[in-house]
Order: sequence, then C-alpha cells, then structure tokens
Amino acid sequence: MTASRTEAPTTESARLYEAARHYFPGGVSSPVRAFNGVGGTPRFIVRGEGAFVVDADGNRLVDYVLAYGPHILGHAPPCVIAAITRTVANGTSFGAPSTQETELAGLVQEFIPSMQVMRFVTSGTEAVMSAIRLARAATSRNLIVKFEGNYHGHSDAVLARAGSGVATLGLPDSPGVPAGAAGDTIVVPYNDIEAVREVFAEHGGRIAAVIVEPVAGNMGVVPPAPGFLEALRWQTTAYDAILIFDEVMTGFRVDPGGAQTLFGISPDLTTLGKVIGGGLPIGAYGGRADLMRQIAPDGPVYQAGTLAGNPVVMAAGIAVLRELAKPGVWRSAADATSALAEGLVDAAQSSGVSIQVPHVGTMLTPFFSEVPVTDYATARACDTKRYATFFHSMLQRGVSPPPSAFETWFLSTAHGEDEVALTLEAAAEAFSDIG
Ligand code: KE4
Repeated sequence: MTASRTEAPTTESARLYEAARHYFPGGVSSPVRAFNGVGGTPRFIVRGEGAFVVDADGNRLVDYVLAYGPHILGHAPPCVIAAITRTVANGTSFGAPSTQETELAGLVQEFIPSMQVMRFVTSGTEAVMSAIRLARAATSRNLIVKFEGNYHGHSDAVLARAGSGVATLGLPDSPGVPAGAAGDTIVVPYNDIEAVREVFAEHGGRIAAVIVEPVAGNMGVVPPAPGFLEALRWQTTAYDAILIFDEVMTGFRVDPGGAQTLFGISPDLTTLGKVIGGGLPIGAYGGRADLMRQIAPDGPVYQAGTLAGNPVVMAAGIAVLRELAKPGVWRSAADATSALAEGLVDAAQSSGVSIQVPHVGTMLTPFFSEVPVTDYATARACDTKRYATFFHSMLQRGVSPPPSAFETWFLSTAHGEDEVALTLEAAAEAFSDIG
C-alpha cells in the first residue's frame, strides 16, 4: 500500500465528527484523539494494514500513532487476526481460567523474568492502580513518588502533573481528584537524582513506592539520565519502598525485555499493557512473588475484573509475543526507528529548523527545540505551535503522526525502508514550509 500523496477532502471525517460530538465529550473516547493539541478535525480511521491506516475520506497514511503503542507488528498482522478469529469462534469470555492466560503469562515471563507472578487486567490504568494498592498494602505506607511529565493512566493517585493527554490539555492535575488522594502523591522532576535523594531523606520511612516511566514516553521520549534509574533502585531498597517500573508503553518497545532489560535494573513490580494485547484491551501487573502472593485470593489485597484474562485478548497477545521472539523481528522496527530519527534531524537541519529527536528502541519524538529535552520543563518549553504546523503538513502529505507534541511516535516491524523514505520526503517538504 502506498500513501495518498494528494490529500482528499476530509469532509466525511468532519461529518462523522459532528455526529460524535453529540454523544461524547470532545467527540472522542479518549482526549488526545480530539486534536486539541494540534487543532483541526480528527480523522476517523476505517482500516489499518501494516504501517498504514485509511481514513473515512479514503486517505492512506503512514501511521506513527499505532493506537498509541500496541501495534508493534503493524496494523492487522495476519498472525494476530488469525489467532483472534480462531479463538473468538469458541466464544468471547467465560469468567473462568483459560489455557491462553497461562500461555501468555509464560511468554511475558520469558521476556521479563522479574515478573515472577502476575495478574492480567483490562487497561494500563488498572494495572497501575492495582500495583499501587499492593505497594501500599505490602509496606503499610501511603506516600507514592511519581515524576513530572510521567503518565500512569487516570487513577486518582497518579493523576497529578501527568504527561500524555494531561500535558496536551495543559491540565496540571484534574478536578475531581480529592486532595486526600493527590495529597499522598509526591511529584518530583524527572531525571532529578538530587530531588529524589531529598524526598527520601525527608519522607523515606513513609514512602510506599516510587513509580516511574523508565524511559519517559508521555512527555515525548525522554531517556533516563545516567544513574537516574540506579538511584531509584538504591533509594527504594535503602528505605524498604517498592520500585514500580511502569512499562505499559516501554514494555517490548525500548527493548524486547523492556527498559528493565535495556538498563539492567530489576524493579519490584512492573506494569504492562498495549503490546501484550495486540490492540485489544489489556493491562498486567506483576513482579516479586512475595508481593504478588498478597493479592486476592492468595492474600488480602483485593483486585478483580469481569473481563480480566479474556481468552481472545490473551490469544492476540500470544501471537504478538511469539512473533517478537523470532530472531531479528524486533530489531527491524528498532532499525527503522533509528533511520527515521536520523533522517528527521538531517531534513530539519537542511531547512535550518532546530529539532531534537530522542529515540529508544521503537519509539521517537521530534521536539522543536534548540536544546536537548531532559525533563518536563524542557519538554514544555518546546515549540508546540511549530509541531502543530509540522503535524498538519505531514498529514497533508500522507503521514499520520500523533496529534500532540507530547506523544511518542511509534514504529512497527511493518515500517520498512519505503515507509521511512516516504515519511522523510514528506518531512523535508514540511520543514521547508516551516523554515
Ligand atoms: P491505559 O489505561 O490507557 O491502557 O494505560 C494508561 C497508561 C499507563 N502507563 C503508561 C506509561 C501509559 O503510556 C499509559 C497510556 N498511554 C497513553 C498514550 N500516551 C494512552 C493514550 C490515551 O490516553 O488515549
């Protein structure tokens, strides 16, 4: 499939959006999709195949949203569609244990051995919410430390100065979150080791857990500074607090084994989502057996879910991880990501446009900034208006980036040389429009 070079009108998307606004806040099921970060009318997507999506007006676009991370094999990979089709023919869910749960857990553990015991849930938010409850129960402490610009889903405890849609919408935190909930959350600048030391020196004995995006993706891609993750591991160990790596986004993306494999740091608990569901609703949390065995019904910490461990979702995840386990598969997506990141820098420089394009594994972000982005403050200082102009220029030229300067661009094994070349050709023209 090649992308549409000439932009068809987006009249159908506009018509559909008007209808959607009648039913939904912002006309969407999740805020970032409303294009508030870039302006304009959201595209209704009717089909995806490999690296491409097709919108309601028939425009074919190279896709870097990839549903915000799940589609590491590209859209509708045959192995996943076949697994879903085969499994759903036997029924959709049973409210009972299934062989697929056990098989997916075994695959997850092969990639991420620190997840000695785990539980599947139906979203990353639920995984994080459950991991935090467990950490508080296991330590009999309440305080949670999180980092500015990190987004861990929309549960009360972590919706404080978050990234992702909250950053896009400029909401420092959300109304409706009781002071009592947010009050137990300490927010620290990302990559600020000294600030972490100070927080532990002052509150260490009351801290239940530190939760971190081990490579930030929700303020755009911001890698951990040298020693940052090590400092979190040291401080949490020293004060008997729990270290939670939120790998909902980074899992299987910054490395097949996640950031914990890439950087060689073993957290106490890990949260996952996205990739392990193959695009269907999923989350997971897990880690040290002595902690996870405190979850009901083994232990007293309650967590439950009607559709948790859904066999159709499990089958999709199994198909994805089996494919990722094949030699060279994951590397092809990482190589495409490096090629795109380097090409974007070159194309921008040719037009005199200042950008930074940090990338880790299969994730990248173009920041319109003259200085490297190392935390939330430098991310927020980037030129979001230039990003919006760039975004629409790319859309006109058949490329679909995420509709926010604070979201990660995702690549897949379906993004080959042709797709990267098409993207860089569009970017060269888009940068010359800006420069
Ligand atoms: P979900 O509840 O959306 O499945 O996962 C929440 C979550 C938790 N932790 C991390 C590190 C995440 O990135 C996310 C969700 N990511 C955003 C993308 N920036 C989801 C996109 C959206 O909210 O529409």
